[in-house]
Amino acid sequence: MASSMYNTENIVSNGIPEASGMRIGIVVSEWNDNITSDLQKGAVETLQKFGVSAGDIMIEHVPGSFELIYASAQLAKSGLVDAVIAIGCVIRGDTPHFDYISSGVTQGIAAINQQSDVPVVFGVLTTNNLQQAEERSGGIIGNKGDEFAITAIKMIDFYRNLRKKM
Ligand code: DLZ
Repeated sequence: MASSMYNTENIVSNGIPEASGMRIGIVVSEWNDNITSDLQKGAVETLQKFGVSAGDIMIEHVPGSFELIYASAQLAKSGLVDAVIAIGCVIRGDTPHFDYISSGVTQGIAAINQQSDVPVVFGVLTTNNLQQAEERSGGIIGNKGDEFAITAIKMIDFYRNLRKKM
């Protein structure tokens, strides 16, 4: 599958719910800030495009992707937001750090999702090099932040619909 097929067209086939009144927490890693700030921008723009008001978006920063786990868990249980988007970027280097951090944050975010009523969107790019990260944060492949935003809206909608049926 071409890389461009991974952009938002893959997750909009059932439409996108109206998102006014949804409260979104965004945790952004400062590592590779040039990438994560663009992902944040894409996510915020898309949230607002679908009706989330600026005042309902809470943005917090953490030092690195590994810290997304703690911060997302805290935000998820704070009662302040309906979904969390965890944004980071881990770029492969010469040492095994890539594997440890990528694996750690993936498993950490997955573990939160198993325990929390508030969904946490995995917004972490794991790339082989800076160019791949740039292509996915507003470059030729698009901005994955858009996809993270739509996923958050859809997961809130999923939870609300489920609650209505219970
Ligand atoms: C230490 C480290 C390294 C080497 N690389 C990255 C990276 O590519 N992306 C990222 O988000 N964070 C990196 N970090 C920092 C770790 O995520 C974490 O902040 C530190 O290990 C402290 O817990």
